[in-house]
Amino acid sequence: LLLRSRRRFQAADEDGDGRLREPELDAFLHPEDFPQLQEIVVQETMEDLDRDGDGFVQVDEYIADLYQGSPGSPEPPEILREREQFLRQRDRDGDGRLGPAEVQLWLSPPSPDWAGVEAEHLIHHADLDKVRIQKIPKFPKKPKFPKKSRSKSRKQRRKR
Ligand SMILES: [Ca+2]
Ligand SMILES: [Ca+2]
Ligand SMILES: [Ca+2]
Repeated sequence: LLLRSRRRFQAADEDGDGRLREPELDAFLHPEDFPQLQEIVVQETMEDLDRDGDGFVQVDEYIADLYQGSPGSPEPPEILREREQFLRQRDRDGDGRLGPAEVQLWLSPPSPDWAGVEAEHLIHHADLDKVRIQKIPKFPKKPKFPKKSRSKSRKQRRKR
């Protein structure tokens, strides 16, 4: 992880002075938004997903990032859809795995249509994360304030 931070730091540090000033710091923190850091993002994603270290992301590695079911149990339909999407859309050359170029295309969708696909992907991520919802403490009932009588503030004055 340290190596990764250093690598990303160096990529973000455009003028190479060893410090990150505003735009550079932004690039370091959100590399996916910066074209010059796409390579790093792809590299990091590959490292995250490529569990067997063969330099490609196989469909199972891709799915493993999304879903970890107990062995033998059927995968939920949204995961089956992800598999299909992987093979149909992400794997451009149809060899059943993603190379760096395909990962890059996946991460930086070239058309608005892809953005929708990506949003869907993120929603799946969110769905699968086990979010613990804490019970919202009940508020005590608001004490009722006695209504102020209006007549007090409106003193009737007669014009002279
Ligand atoms: Ca700098
Ligand atoms: Ca692999
Ligand atoms: Ca491929």
